[in-house]
Amino acid sequence: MTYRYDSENIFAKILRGEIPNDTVLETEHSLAFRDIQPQAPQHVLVIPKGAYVTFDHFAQEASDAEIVDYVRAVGEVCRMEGVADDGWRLISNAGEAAIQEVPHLHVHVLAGRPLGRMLSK
Ligand code: DGP
Repeated sequence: MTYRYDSENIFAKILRGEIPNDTVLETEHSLAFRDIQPQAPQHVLVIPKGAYVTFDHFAQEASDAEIVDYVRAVGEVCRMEGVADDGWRLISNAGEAAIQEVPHLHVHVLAGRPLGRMLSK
């Protein structure tokens, strides 16, 4: 799979400061901000600052420093949001079957209510 990154996607615009966001955490290589259409009381998106389309793209091409920073940023967000006690979910949609709307890698951190089964069917 060869990935082509669209630098006009909405998260690229957020990273360039062209669109405002409600930042939760910023690190050297990652940014976490609240989802504009929250599907749970806590709904944070964590993205790498680099131009990666999906988790697979990131895993293939990101540097070790970017990967370590990103994984630690996700953990830090979970701690900051205090999700551990009641439970939480991490989702990353990739491509058409998963209905990925924004073609820049992001994980959704969801918490704050019972989240049901992983897939509805
Ligand atoms: P996905 O379907 O996994 O690609 O989810 C994309 C998410 O991005 C969706 O939950 C809504 C969110 N989103 C879309 N546009 C914006 C925006 O401009 N700002 C923020 N904060 N979130 C956005």
